[in-house]
Amino acid sequence: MTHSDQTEWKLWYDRPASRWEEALPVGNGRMGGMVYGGIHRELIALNEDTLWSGFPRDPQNYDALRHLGPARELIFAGKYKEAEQLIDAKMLGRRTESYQPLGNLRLEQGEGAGEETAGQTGGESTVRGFRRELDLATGIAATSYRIGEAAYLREVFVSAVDQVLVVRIAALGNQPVNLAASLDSLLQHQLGSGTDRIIMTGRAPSHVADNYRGDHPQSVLYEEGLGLSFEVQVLALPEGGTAEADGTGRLTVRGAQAVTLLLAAATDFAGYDKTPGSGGADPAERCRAVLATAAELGYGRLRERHTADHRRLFGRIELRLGSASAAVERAAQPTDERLEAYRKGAAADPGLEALYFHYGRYLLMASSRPGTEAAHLQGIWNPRVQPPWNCGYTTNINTQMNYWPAEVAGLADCHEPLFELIRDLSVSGARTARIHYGARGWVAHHNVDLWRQSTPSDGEASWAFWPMGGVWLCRHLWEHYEFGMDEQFLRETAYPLMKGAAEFCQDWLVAGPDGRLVTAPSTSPENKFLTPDGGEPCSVSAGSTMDLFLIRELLEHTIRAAEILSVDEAWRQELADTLSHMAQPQVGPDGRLQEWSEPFAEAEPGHRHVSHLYGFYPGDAITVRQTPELAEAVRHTLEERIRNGGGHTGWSCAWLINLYARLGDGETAHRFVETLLSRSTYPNLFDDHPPFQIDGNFGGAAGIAEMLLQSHMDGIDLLPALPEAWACGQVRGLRARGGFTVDLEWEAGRLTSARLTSTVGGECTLRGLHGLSVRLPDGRTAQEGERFPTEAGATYLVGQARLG
Ligand code: FUC
Repeated sequence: MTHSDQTEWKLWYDRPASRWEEALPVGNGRMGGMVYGGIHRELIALNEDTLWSGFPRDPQNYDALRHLGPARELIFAGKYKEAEQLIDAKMLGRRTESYQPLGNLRLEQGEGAGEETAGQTGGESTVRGFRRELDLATGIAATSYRIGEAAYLREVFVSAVDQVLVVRIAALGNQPVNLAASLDSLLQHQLGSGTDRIIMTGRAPSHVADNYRGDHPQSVLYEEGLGLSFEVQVLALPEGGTAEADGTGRLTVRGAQAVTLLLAAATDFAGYDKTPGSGGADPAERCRAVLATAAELGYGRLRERHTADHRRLFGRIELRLGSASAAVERAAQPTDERLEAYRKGAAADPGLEALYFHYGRYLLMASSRPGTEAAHLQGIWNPRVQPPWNCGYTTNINTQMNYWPAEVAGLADCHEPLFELIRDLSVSGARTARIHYGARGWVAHHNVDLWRQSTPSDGEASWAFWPMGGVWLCRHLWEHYEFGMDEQFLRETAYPLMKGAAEFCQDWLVAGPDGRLVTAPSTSPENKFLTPDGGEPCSVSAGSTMDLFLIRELLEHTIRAAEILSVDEAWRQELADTLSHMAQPQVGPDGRLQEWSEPFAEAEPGHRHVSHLYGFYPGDAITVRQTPELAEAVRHTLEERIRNGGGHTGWSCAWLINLYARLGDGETAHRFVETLLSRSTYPNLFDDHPPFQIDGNFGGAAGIAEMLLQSHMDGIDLLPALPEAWACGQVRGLRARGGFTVDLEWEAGRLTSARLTSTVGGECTLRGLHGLSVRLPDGRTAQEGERFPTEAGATYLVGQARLG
């Protein structure tokens, strides 16, 4: 199986995009483009991942700490509503800043642009053979069509190697390429030109706040001397013909056989704690340097270097669900029509589900590469100055979900920007820990931005008061270690950050009335219970189940890491002692896992967050094998949530896929794959929260992987939640904890062969063998559940045991 038959790994359409959610995303982790694929008018909406509103400022609430003691007293006296009111009034902070759109590159092609809608007629002649596509395997968006005798091809990609957005327009036949290129932006900007290029310089607002509650009157502010500056430069390399930039910011190409446009973009962002413009990066200089190198390389070399780099990452995994011929046949239908047919349930289309998985990987590669900012609520793509939820990092589920597929789906390097974000937060969050809570270590709350705000945001306790953001993020450090087994990473990066978060937890835990250690004040992300006395919706109590899972897990991982690294022996003991005094998550009288420490009535029984199931996925405190009774409680909890409407946003649905995969319930997991694709997916396959939010794409991709492979139960489970709809299939390159890579093939719902590659050696246990066995080098075999040694670099085949 190879990606050479590319029709399977393409999104394609037979008409130009008529809105942003139909355009096709390209990106190199730092620069993003949404390609509309027009005929006479092309539009590429641009983004750059450091272009945010705001500047470094001190968001701490110096008054908060004074109210911590009184809030705790109210909570322990059962006066939850009063505690919530006190927090709302005194212990919160300010709203985070917003990710900004960079602008647009517009092309007008040919003489006299015509109407371009579904009819696909343009100018005087009719357009034939229109096709716009995104090839996930190469990272190239292409638009092609014919007018009269001429055939046009436009290709767009953003190179990670050369940091440039490349547009190539070629005409076949006797028609020349004539076009005008221009730039614009919703932000304050000026247009200009050099002899060979057009230039847009501008600046981001000093403050933007999303107006989701309509309470931010001055929500877009430009203050002199504050805010980031940006620059975009576009250079044309015509083949034959001429290119000319005029003083109005228009670049005109005439009479060329083909032309390559090179676009560079940069801001003066120099770090989350550096005032913009105070030295560091000069955007103009960066653009000039990028374009000089790119022009020297030329289109052919740029394309080659880009596709080689792209394939290196994308090609690590191949997944095929269902029969190959059916997938190829389905891929002949335009993706929006194919999605529509899927939505109507006209026919099963496992190939579309495999495409969704590959798209998730593609989107992570395009929005998060080493050295770039981490992927936020929209990855890197955003056309709005006031995007929903500020297009920020929401760390009570969304940011983490973005990275759920990173390890298992072979993109561990794309995980790195998140680690950099955590590193920054450990610095800004150390001040917040001290100032807000009088605690050691570091803390982060539910909203984070480019400036690494670590305090609570404004608003209400139910979402804003959640000092667990950093604790959850630390799971990603540990996961990266467990999958890759890189001890240097553990020592130098993961452990110091985990240690700081664990120190915060030590100081944050407090003895409740029964003497057990709990968190207080405590919320369960965005959900509310009904107060036992007044029946009022309230978010604040002590020791929510998620807090307990998160802290227990962090302390356990930290102890484990310290053991591996042979450090901090005495402190390990302290952590173990803390663990032994901590309260435990509870199963309620109705057999469900309780979301809070008491069996409160729920204000919204179908709430989209399933925070109390954290310990089952992404956590592993509960597993079907080691704690089956608790896993049953998870199942009841899920059923009840879903019965009441849970799973209604894209990410919420994606979480359910992962949870049912962990339950080993492939049919229900698959039902939610179908729901995600049918109900929460735009024509360009972006996740529709609504509105667009990328977490569902990533959570969905992770869920599909989790149905095929799990490695959280001390060993590797092959095909643990295979639905009937995926009766046959193949996957190559999935990663498992312990430093293993796994290839699987199955038919009629049964594993037929597998290959396990060990990257670091160590012992392994395989389950789900269906009577097959592992061939060991000495001629012996290992069976289901049997532990066997592996050697670094060696591959082990799973198949029929050889007789004799
Ligand atoms: C959390 C979720 C919302 C949304 C927002 C960005 O607040 O509860 O559904 O995803 O983040």
